[in-house]
Amino acid sequence: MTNSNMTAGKRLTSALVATALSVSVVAGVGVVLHKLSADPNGTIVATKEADTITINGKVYPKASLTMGVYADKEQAKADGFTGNKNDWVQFGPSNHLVLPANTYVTMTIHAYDGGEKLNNPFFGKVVGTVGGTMSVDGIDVSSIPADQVQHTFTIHGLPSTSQDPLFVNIPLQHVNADENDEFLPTKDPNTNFKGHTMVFSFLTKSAGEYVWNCEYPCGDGTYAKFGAAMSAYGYMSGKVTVTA
Ligand SMILES: [Cu+2]
Repeated sequence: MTNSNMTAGKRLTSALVATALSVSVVAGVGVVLHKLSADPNGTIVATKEADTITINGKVYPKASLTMGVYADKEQAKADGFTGNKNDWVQFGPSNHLVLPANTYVTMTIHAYDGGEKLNNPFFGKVVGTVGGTMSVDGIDVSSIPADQVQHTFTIHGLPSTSQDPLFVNIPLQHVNADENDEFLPTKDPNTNFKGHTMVFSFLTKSAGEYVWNCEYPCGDGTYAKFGAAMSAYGYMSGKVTVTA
């Protein structure tokens, strides 16, 4: 009798412990998911400019923003960005861009990393910009050879959304390295001769939610270089919100 009562008591205790554990696990997962979906490094809101531009007879307001791409935390810090936890390749100062709708957006990317070779030469092409080009250190180009790309900045829509399409692909010119893998100085004063500066413009349409990511497999060795920075949110990927 006493024995079976004790067993029932133990059962109740272990059931309560199990319930408490699962509640705390669910709460923990909730906290983690919330943290992931929040923007750890805030947003980059494009700055609206006073003048306008006329393209094919239509007048567009203008806006602009600037980002950087870094080989590691040290390079990011040298450019004033200290927001990311892991010492991986990373974009900064935030991975969530906020752009005005129906606007001519000019983006400047200062890029400081080296590179190997693109898996897919398609991503060496400039796609979706006004004029089909970008400038690299002041020179207009429409593509970069597959073995001279460090990362790409690629905006696209989410599958199954009904909003206006937005696709922009920008290959970023890599920084040359010597035989010891040390970066060589560049000719670009805008990066203090440590990187390259890509400038390009594209037109936004109506409001919508998009994503961007790097299409260069620059993560660690797991999953064919799609691990680490490539599979963690906030290093080689982010959100693009187009606001009305
Ligand atoms: Cu990358």
